[in-house]
Amino acid sequence: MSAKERLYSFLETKLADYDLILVSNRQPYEHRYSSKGIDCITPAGGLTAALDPVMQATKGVWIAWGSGTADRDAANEEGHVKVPPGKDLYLLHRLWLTKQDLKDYYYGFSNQVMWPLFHNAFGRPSFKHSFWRGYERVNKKFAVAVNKELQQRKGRNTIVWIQDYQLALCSEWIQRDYETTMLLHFWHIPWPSSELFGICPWRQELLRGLLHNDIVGFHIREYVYNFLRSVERYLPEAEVDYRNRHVVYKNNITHIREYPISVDFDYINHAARSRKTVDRIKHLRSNMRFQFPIIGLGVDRMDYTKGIIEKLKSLAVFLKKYKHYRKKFVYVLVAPPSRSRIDLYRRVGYSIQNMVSDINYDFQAAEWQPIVFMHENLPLDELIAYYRMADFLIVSSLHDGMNLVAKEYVAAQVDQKGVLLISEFTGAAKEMKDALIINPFDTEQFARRIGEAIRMPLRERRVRMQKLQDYVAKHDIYHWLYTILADALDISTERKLF
Ligand code: GDG
Repeated sequence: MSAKERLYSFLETKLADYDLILVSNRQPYEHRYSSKGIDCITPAGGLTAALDPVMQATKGVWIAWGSGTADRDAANEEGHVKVPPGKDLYLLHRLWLTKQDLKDYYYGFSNQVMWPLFHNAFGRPSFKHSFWRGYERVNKKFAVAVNKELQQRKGRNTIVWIQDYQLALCSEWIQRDYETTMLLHFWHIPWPSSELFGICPWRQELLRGLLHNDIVGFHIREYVYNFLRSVERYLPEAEVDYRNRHVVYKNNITHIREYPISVDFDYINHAARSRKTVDRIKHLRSNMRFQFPIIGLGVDRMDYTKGIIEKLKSLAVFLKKYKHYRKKFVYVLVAPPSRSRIDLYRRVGYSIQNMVSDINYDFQAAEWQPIVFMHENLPLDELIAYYRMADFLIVSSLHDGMNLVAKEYVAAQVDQKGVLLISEFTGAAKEMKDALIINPFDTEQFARRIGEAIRMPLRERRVRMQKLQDYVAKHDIYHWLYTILADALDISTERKLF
């Protein structure tokens, strides 16, 4: 039985008596005005794509910020709209945020405090009190929406599943019946060392918020232990059990577990094998820019944690050192814009654009430029064609919770000729032992590894890629979903028995 079949059979049998309330900042469907009226768009993103079928199967409710221009018109007075359009299988419950909310909660506390702090402070956190107040305010708004939904489900078994660092406090204000309601929180980014976490003026509040859940999930064990140590250090009244990995705080037990997120391997692999992808690769190859034997690739949101600057530095050293590779290879840098309202993101974006121009100017030769820079969001089909075509992919994050790009690349490598280079500071590197591991801060070593990847014999590439594929195919997104929901059910059943 595949992981997907196992998940769906579990949802239909064991979880049939449970309602699912999913809570996330971003929504799975967005309505926008267009010249034709109102369009419904599916925002790109691995997570929403993976959770949407689960919601369809469980017919639950998904609570999220209504970010689209036509979202209010498409929803009823309560902010409810049935999705997916035409199928109407589950309810999307939109809540409305003001400009001030967004400024303080989203661009402020989430992305100028939490994001840098939880990524080893590679950007300096800006601990403004107005950001914190906005974060509290919006977390309460989400809790109010959850409470409304719970009211309507009184007496029914319900799992409330909150996503990510924007909503650390939400559970605190959820009024639940312990008998019937389970609270889960999955944290998609790293949890830093307790020393670093401790610089946050609201460290206790954040920990207390999370300890209202029954399960808090992280990608890897290191984050689990960092969290447990943070609790031990800053909430002395909590009881931390390292062996069983749980915390008892004010009579509530929170299980702290690791669940490494993954991708829909079969979908990507199938798409990569399709005629459409083969044709697309042919088409790309006919472009002058790609008519060189070796293609390298990087796919990163334009974010300082992704180590794009470090990658460009190493590519420059590589080109300087290994002159014979000039005109033999092209590096495709896909870096769609991200959070560009934040000043630091804009500054990093300019630096990257300048570095690309400098490298292309310094090393250019007749009809060749080493870096092809794409500062845009590519359609998924096209991304898959690049993944299949690329001879190597570099993930150079300075710190990264997991990194799905690495797993997507592995899933799309149907010819098994590609080499994955991955930063040791990603969650994915802990699982992907057959990749070439790099330290993005060590420019010389990084440049050498690029050379090793290019020279690696085809036999070795195949052996490594096969092992990586076996791993990701087994530990795919359905496996991730199953392990979390199965744990939730176990804990809920146990609680009912005692
Ligand atoms: C956070 C954590 C964790 C990128 N460019 C395009 C595009 N993408 C897609 C990729 C991939 C996703 O965006 C990026 O996922 P990552 O995991 O690499 O990174 P974050 O966005 O930082 O995600 C991370 C993740 O949450 C899940 O828990 O792994 O550590 O930071 O799916 O394919 N998609 C399309 N066009 C693009 O140009 N269609």
